[in-house]
This record gives sequence, C-alpha cells and structure tokens, in this order.
Amino acid sequence: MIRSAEPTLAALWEKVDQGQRLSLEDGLFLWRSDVDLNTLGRMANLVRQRKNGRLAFYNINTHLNPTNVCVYRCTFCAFRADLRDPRGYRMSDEQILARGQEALDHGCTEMHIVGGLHHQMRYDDYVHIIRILHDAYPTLHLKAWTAVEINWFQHLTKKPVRAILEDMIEAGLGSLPGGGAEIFHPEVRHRICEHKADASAWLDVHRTAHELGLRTNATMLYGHIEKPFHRIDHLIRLRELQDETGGFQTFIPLAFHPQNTGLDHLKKPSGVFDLRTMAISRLMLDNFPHIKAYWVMLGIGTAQAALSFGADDLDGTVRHELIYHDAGAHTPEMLTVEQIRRLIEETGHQPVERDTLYRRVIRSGSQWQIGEPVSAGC
Ligand code: V47
Repeated sequence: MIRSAEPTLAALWEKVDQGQRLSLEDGLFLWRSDVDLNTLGRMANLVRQRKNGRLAFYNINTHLNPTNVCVYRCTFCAFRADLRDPRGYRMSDEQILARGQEALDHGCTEMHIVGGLHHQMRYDDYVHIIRILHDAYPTLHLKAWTAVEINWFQHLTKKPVRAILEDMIEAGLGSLPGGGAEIFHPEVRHRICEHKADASAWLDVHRTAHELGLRTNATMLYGHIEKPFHRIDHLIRLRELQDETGGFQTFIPLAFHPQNTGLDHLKKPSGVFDLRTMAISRLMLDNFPHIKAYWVMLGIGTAQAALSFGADDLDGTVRHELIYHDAGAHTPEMLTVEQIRRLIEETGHQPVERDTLYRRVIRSGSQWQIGEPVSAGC
C-alpha cells in the first residue's frame, strides 16, 4: 500500500492554495492543538472568499415544530417529550395555519418544519401538514422533515424513500433540512441515538432527494462524546455523497448544548472549538457551496467571527426556535432584518438576503420577488 506523506502545515497551505482536496490524515492534522486558530482561520477564509467573496447570506424565516412528542430518546435532545408528559404537545391545523399567516405577515420566505416522531401520528398527518400550508401560502418555501423523519415514514408505510419524497413534493415540499445527521460513525451514533436512522439510511434519503431534484442541507452535531476522527469521517462521508449528486447546498456544524439533556454533565463547546470546527468544515467540504454559522446555537459574537473562519451564511431572522432554546441557548428569540444586516456589516461582509435555494430576494415595501441565483464558486 502506498502511504501519503505525513501532512505538514506548509504542505496543507500549498494544497489549500492550489484548491486541492484534503485527505482524512490532513483533516486529523488540522485538529492537532499545535495548529493555531489564526492559521486555520486564514486558510478557511481563503476558501470562503474564493467561493463567496465578501458576501454573507441570511434569510427571513420561521420555524414550526408541529409536535415534540417522540418515540426516540436521543440522549442529546432537550426538546422531545413522552406521550403523557405534561410538556408534550401536538399542534392543530388551525395553529399550524396561523403560523403560516404570521410568517407571511412578517415577510418570511421560508418555514423550517421538523418535530418529534409522534406515537399516534400517521403518515397522512405529516403529508397533510405540508399540503395545508402549501395550499394556503404557496409562496412560502417549506423546508421540511429531516432524513430521520423520512426514514420513520418509511417505517410507518413500508413505502420506498422515493415514493415518500414524491408524495411530499406533490403536497408542496420545497427542500429537506440537514438535521438528524448528528455523528455518522457507529461508535458514537450507537451511544447517542441508537434507534434512529443510521448513516447509510440518512445518506440514502438525501441521495434520493437529490435524484428527484430536491436541494438539501447537512449538519453535524459536535462537542459531546465524539473525537476528531469521528468529525472528519462525518465530513468525508458528506463530501463523497456530494461528489455523487451535487445536491447539498449548505453544511451547518451544530454545537452541542447540554442543558436539560441526558448529557448534561458535559460542557458546551467553547468559542475556540466552534471556530475550529467551522474552519475545518470549510476546508474539508471543498464541494459544498455554503457553510452556515447558525447564530441561534453559536451565539451572536461567535457567529459573527465565524464569517471570517469559513462561514458565509448566518441562517435567518428566525421565529419560534425551540430545539436550542429548550437546551439552554441564551440567544435572542429572533433578530430583525436591520439587526442581522448590521451584524454582518460589522464584520466587513456584504449582507445578501437569499431564499432557501440561494437566489437573491428583491424587496420593495412588503412585496418581494426572487432574483438570480447567487453563484458560489464550487
Ligand atoms: O438534528 C438537537 C440538533 C438538529 C441539540 O438545514 C442539538 O438549514 C445541540 O438540523 N444541542 C436540528 N444540537 C436543527 C437543524 C438545523 C438547524 C438550523 C438550520 C438547519 C438547516 C438545520 O439540532 C438536530 C440535532 O442535530 N440538536 N438537540 C442540543 N441539545
């Protein structure tokens, strides 16, 4: 077997400079503590600027979590509830439609819909949620159901993934969010969410979605029990699928928040850990057009700094976020458009409002229309 030479910082700089792909060994080298944060930031920023220049994206969005009741008991989750738990809820059609109206009244272009796998909800109930929202508010992009939920619908219906996605598209689904990926490697996945869709099921849902023309996102939950090897392995599995399909838009590293979870003995990752993860993600995922610094979970200051450590997107103005706030996030409930634009401008980047599919949004008063796709050099 021919072994590649031991990575050095100079060799990695050379590779990044020339736009060459980094290997598993390179990725592990970047996690060594003697590779300082500034160097990592400079490398990641080079790639970020090459792909997206000085642009930093945001959207105007809202969240909908139709239920928090969940058959699974992922140890990192503070949001889920048991069926008979007084915290458990399931929203009515009226409540769901009221959220759609509120989104429209506030200029939202996207609704991000995910929730628990409710013991008593049928597959048709999930299709119905998409259908009533899309019928009532056809301009609102519905980014809905993680691959874990799609996998659960497979379990409920015994239908293939493709048929489920086709039903959802017919009802009005616009794209898939990136949740449920956690850490793919079984050494970790079996300890934090042993029952839910494994790596190959998660990736297969996204592969099928891409084949059907849906765009999707990808995430990684970091800063709990995983090691650098598991993080790099996770990124490489995503990069390989992206080579195959090109259907991923953005990667979102998600920092673990321990409060109210089964892992509450762990500490939340530090800002330095967050920025290293952001930078290494940008460097490893050479075929992903965008990297998102989700301000709700990073906190505002770290999200701003992340724009110079590889990230080019802050997610949205956000309304009704529960998953992070239930797990102890101290970030505001939402930002105004003026606030998010100012946060971006303070970092020396140029704010651009995008829709879910990374097309420019052009606003005039309360009206908006979709412009050109933003071109990310990928
Ligand atoms: O899959 C759950 C994570 C994800 C905790 O696609 C937690 O644009 C930290 O996927 N601490 C859901 N993380 C959120 C998500 C997402 C967020 C923003 C944008 C997009 C997108 C997707 O949140 C879950 C899980 O990985 N999560 N609990 C916790 N205590």
